[in-house]
Amino acid sequence: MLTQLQSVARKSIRLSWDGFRYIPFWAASLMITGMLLKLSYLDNHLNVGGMNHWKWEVNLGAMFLATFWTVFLGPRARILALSLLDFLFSAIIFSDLVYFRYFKDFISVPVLMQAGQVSSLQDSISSLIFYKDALYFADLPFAILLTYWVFRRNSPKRKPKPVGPRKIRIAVKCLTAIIVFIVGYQLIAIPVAVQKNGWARGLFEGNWWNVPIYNVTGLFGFHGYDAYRYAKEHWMGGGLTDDQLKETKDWMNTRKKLQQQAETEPLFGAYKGKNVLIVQAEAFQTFILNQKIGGQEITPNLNQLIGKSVYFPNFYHQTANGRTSDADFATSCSFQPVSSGSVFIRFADHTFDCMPQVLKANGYSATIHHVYDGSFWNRNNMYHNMEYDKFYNIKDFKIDEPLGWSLGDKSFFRQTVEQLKERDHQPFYAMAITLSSHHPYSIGKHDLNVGSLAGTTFGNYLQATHYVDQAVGDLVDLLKQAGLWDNTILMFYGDHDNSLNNWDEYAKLFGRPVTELEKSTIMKKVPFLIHLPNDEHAGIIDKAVGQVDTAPTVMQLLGIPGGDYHQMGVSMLSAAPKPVVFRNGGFTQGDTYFVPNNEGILGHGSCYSMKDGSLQDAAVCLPGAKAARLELQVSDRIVEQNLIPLLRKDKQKK
Ligand code: GP9
Ligand code: MN
Repeated sequence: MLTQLQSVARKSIRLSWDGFRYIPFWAASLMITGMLLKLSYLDNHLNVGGMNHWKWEVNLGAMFLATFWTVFLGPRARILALSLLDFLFSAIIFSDLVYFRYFKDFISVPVLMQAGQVSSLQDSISSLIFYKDALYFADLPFAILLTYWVFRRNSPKRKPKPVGPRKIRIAVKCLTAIIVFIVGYQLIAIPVAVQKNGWARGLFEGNWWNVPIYNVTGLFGFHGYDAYRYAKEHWMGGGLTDDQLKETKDWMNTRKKLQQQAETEPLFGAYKGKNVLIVQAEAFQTFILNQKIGGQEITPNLNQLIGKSVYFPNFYHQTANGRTSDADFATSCSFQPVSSGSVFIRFADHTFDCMPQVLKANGYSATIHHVYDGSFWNRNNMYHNMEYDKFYNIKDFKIDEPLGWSLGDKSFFRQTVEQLKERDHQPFYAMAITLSSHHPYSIGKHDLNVGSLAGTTFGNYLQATHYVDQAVGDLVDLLKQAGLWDNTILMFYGDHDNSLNNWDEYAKLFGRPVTELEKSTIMKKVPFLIHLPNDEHAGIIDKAVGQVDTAPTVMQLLGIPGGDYHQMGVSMLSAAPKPVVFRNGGFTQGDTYFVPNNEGILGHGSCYSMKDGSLQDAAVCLPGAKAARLELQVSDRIVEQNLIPLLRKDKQKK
């Protein structure tokens, strides 16, 4: 009996080994090893700091999950599948890297819905790619050779005989696949669970930033999670709990009271019935204002205009990866942009109380002017939803001054003023979105001597903004000639940063090194000025303000009560205090400035004093960080769950 059992056991072991040998793991092992190295190389390139030793586990787990099923394939199909996966994954890593270099974020499903935008960035993309990136594809020739070799070796004529009986082979395949799947799953689940209970607490619920999520899950883990998040958000209901809804409504009611302070102040309605022209300037940052290079002013016209305007040196952009569209959304609709993708794309069908609607209800005509394809950033749909009377896009302009992405801003302003004259409807509300100073900024203008910065992207940026400044000078003259200057409120602000962070170049421009605090504030500060008829109220207002405060500011000047509308900002001209919250959970209250680190833990980051740039105890910023997180959550709930119709109904009931 014993010898019989021994022989059965021996036979089973031999057969299992034969079956095991039948599945050649070497190709999968090579592919997975290559991919782990690439992911590690990518992590070095991204330099987002937070990925710890778990990265090897989660990346290996992702690879196991991506490849376990190939054990069911024959040798030829398997090598082909592995090679194709190798190519696909390398392409994903590379695309993410290029995207990250520009947007400081990863490609998510909503971003993929904006593929049109990505392909339109062609010029920029080429300046974001380097020779060393070829390393991400270095193994592909080898994969092709291997595929060829395996195909030859397994040709119908030369195909080696499978080892062991068929049943055993199938059983071994199933067992191998199950084990690889379970191990792969655990390799991700355990590190994620450990970190979720530690430093990453709340990260996956809040979803305020993709970078710390990547730091927990690794790149492919992030993409898997992002796909799940998208499916859940769009196809699996979701909704808010009663508590969350109550918290949202309470927050909005408290904010409304703060907003309404503007209605009791003397400026309320001081410019009732005046035209409003808002210029949103591409990548226009504050640091170039009142700045000279080689003795020459970069923005002489704006510097002069600032002296005749209400100027906010502490105005911050609040955009995320929806860039221009985020700036447009935050200023026009007074809510935070979403953390991933763009509201213009993801929620263009949702209800908002944006400026065109509000002003139209008050007798204004509303137009938007931007010389680019109307589908970019889904503008056609979003502007339709925002109820603009007309969107003047590339089809409505004569490209008589080709420059950068489309038309030079000088001609753009000239034609925009002509369009407004032609419409002949006052009061008007018009928004003009410039484009000449778009990355990579090489517009071929050299009116400014940028010295040793010549030929650099940063030098080109200075040239491009110098050109935009000239265009703004022209715009003022055009408005005067058209008889509009004295009855129009002109606002000018920058949409977001220039994506350039070679601090040595900034140091060259300033003639001194850049401090740690400045590295953040420089990238967040964009100018905001309001020119009021007859240069009234000219002066500097130091208050920290942000893009979401723009619509309430316009409403205060025009005397439109906010009671019926749902917005998040507070007029910049009002004395009501309010922090400026950034999409990554950072904030400033004027005296403090908080930069969260990549961990995403509430209050973890650098808490600066704005007075002297010194670092303060993290506890000083903790309450502000908490409030910032709540503001972002409230905004996300309203924007994503389309709550404004519900808030309107509630109001009617009262
Ligand atoms: C093009 C422009 C692009 O229409 O809005 O700006 P971006 O979002 O790339 O800064
Ligand atoms: Mn932009």
